[in-house]
Amino acid sequence: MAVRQTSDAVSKVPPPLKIGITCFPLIGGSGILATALGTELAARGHTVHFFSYAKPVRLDLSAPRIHFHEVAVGQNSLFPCPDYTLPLAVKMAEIGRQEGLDVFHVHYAVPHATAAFLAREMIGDGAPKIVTTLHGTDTTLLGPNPQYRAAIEHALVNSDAVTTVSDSLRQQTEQTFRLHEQIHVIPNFFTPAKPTKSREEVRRELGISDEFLVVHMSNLRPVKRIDLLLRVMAQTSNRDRIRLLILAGGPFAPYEPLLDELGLRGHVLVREDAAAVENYLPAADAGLYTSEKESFGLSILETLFFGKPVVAFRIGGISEVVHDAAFLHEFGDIAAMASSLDQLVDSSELGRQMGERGRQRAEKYFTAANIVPQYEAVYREVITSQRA
Ligand code: GMT
Repeated sequence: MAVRQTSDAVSKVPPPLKIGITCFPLIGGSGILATALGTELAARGHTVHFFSYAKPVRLDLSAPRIHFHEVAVGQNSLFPCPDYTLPLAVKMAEIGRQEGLDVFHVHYAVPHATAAFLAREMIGDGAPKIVTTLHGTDTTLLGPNPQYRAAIEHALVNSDAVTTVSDSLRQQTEQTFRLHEQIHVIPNFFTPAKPTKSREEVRRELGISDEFLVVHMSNLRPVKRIDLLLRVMAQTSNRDRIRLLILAGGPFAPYEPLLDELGLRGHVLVREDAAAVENYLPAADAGLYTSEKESFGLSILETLFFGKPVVAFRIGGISEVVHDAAFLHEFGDIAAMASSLDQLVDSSELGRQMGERGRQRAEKYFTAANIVPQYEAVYREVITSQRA
């Protein structure tokens, strides 16, 4: 017998949520992911309130149901140092109470989950639940640091759910902290924007014609090992046919002397305009990443989405992202990295095939349609569950 759809069944569609997202605003994977997630959630009907000390770089404030609350860093002559955690907690508590937020989704345990914990204490009954997403540094850099370890552990234990962006980071987190609850692994996603310029136009603007263009995108922090990036370039047999484009989210000046030492001046272009990745990536022929730690590698995923072959070290969560759709080498094996680049320069067909495999993998596993519902499920789970 056919079951008739009743109005009761229809009304079971869960109501939209009110979500507070706290993230760093600058160019860096966590802020970019948090912005993309908030944007997708708002497009799905949820209301999203962002908290940060500046507008996240890729946040479009004209989109419906998106709000931004700027938190002024506390400067008071009574204090020896500026303070962000307390003003952030106060702002989150104020908006959380006023808007009746369901969830605080914080990206980074310190200081964001600590601020969320304080905000929850300030609000009291009916306070938003706390979902903390770890992106790497909390575990890999600050976790072993005795000045921060206990604060991070406290923030995680007091979260209603903790997520990591890769299984590798989940394992490291469980080894580093004593946690009672299961960690959810929710990988990052990316939605490529349409290029606004043609490949030819971008290459012309960069001053290159038929050279093989290798792209590297990062904030140039020491962990990205820009020294190794340049050394790989210096070891390729094709160095005169290759140009390296660095889309820099941080200062390149510290690496200028190495550029001269390796004889690479004229071979490396640096642009501090990483917002326009959708124009630069189609203009490139491959991506090169030399980080010594990388819990996920959002830039690598962005490169795959544009069908470009990737050469990287097999560290952290990178192999979970690329699987067999990239050239991965043991950390520090510069000769092998240079040799992979040479193969790509010598065979455009090899690059095309590898790039296509990467694009298919990215589109199969790392789209908003696959990932955003996983966060929605965590939000709904914590909202309905009672904390012990
Ligand atoms: O890598 C950075 O310097 C930036 C950092 C961040 O916090 O934005 O990136 C981390 O989060 C990204 C988004 O989840 C990941 O793709 C990066 O792999 C991760 N960085 C590290 O683990 C070093």
